[in-house]
Amino acid sequence: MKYFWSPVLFVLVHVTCTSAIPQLFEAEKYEKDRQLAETYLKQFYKLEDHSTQIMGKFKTYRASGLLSEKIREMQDYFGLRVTGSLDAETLGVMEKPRCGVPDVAEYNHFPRKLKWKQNKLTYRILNYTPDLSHDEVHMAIEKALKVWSDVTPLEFSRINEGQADIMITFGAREHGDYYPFDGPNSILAHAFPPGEGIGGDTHFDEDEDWTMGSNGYNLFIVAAHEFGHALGLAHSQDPGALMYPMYVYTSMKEFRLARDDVNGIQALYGSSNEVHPPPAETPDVCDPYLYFDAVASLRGETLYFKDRFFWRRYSHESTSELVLIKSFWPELPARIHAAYENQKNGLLIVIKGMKYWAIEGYNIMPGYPKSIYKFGIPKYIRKIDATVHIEKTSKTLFFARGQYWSYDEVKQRMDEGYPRRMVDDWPGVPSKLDAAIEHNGYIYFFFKSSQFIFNTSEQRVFAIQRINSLLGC
Ligand SMILES: *[C@@H]1O[C@H](CO)[C@@H](O)[C@H](O)[C@H]1NC(C)=O
Ligand SMILES: [Ca+2]
Ligand SMILES: [Ca+2]
Ligand SMILES: [Ca+2]
Ligand SMILES: [Zn+2]
Ligand SMILES: [Zn+2]
Repeated sequence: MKYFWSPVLFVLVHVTCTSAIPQLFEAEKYEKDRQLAETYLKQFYKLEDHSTQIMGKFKTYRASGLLSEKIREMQDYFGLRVTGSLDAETLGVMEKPRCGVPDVAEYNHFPRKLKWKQNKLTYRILNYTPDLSHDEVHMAIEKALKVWSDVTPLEFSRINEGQADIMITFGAREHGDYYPFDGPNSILAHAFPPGEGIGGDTHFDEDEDWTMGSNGYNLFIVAAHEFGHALGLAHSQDPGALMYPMYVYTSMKEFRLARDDVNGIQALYGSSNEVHPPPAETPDVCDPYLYFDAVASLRGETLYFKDRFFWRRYSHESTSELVLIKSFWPELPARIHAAYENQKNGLLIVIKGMKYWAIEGYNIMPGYPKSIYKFGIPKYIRKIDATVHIEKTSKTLFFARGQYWSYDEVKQRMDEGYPRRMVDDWPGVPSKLDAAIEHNGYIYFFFKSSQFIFNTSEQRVFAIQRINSLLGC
């Protein structure tokens, strides 16, 4: 079982129960959540155990507020709403599979740079996982090291006996270093920063199901992340970076280091002489040239899609959280073309090229992707610019090539008389669009770095704004 970033977005409203048994359950759940949080914060945020024993097994933090202080620190690290309390979203992040190296460790704040003195490093695989063949392990490890040697002067060679700089092992629970693993899921691996002896050594939790693909945990991705630590990198707060503490699957073929990873490793070792594809960029809310791929609402939040990411913005809040699309929906592609929420059936529809996906919560509905021509869009349209769903009328408008179509979600067919020209019906709105969304009788059209707010009762654009401010820039 995999844990996803369980967000507020997907937390279903619980039916309030008044009987005694559910209340007991609530109390037990609260205690379980608090213990999970304590364990997590001790491990990754240096929560000190200032506890005193009162009432037998119940512990209280003497320094009151210390726990909530650490919760705030963790929420801030992950760009969550900083509340200091264990809301569903925070607990969801704590349950996600991740790396065992703390987010705030001594060596993360070391005044001097921890790095290897030499550029030629050795590694040795001391044992193997039964989940994969030896060849597969060799390949995953070799490719994971190549991620780093491609962008630096570092060179790695494998030895089969004696002491290597990076000793690689698979082990379960207590495995010889006083940092025991925790059984399936949660902590997947850890690595020690450069140095003598155990320095650079990298351990994988044998209780995980290691794979070369998307099931279980991909050894290449986890190894590439851990070798970042073995070379001296700390965790990154950039959700697009390999050094982000959470596990997100990317195939070996698609994988690219983020600019943050490249800058980090090159600050330690310098750059390579070879030319490599540019690193993957993480979008910036303050980029004056920012534009969106698609915008959709989802259960009271607004999702702004951009490349591999989307920003989530809660209504009435000026801040937003950037997350990888794949951390919610691993099967979805990057750079989507359009999206909308059908509030009646609760489905999020995501369109790219001639395909679309229907999503409920964090599941893609079976049988998807399907063809966009099922909506009745003519075959000469190969790409949808934007879509907008009008809640009141249950119509979805599809925009492409300066025209638009109206799809009746109730009758499940295209309305007669379409396409119509955009210039005729949407005065003041550009005829080329990036995205659109409807809210309370206003349609927000997005093109490049502007949004055009259209008053549907007056049939006119009454404001044009820059999009950066939407996301808290
Ligand atoms: C939108 O149009 C309605 C109807 O004319 C008007 O009452 C309302 O004030 C308009 N809203 C804005 C923000 O211009
Ligand atoms: Ca070592
Ligand atoms: Ca584990
Ligand atoms: Ca678009
Ligand atoms: Zn890590
Ligand atoms: Zn270990």
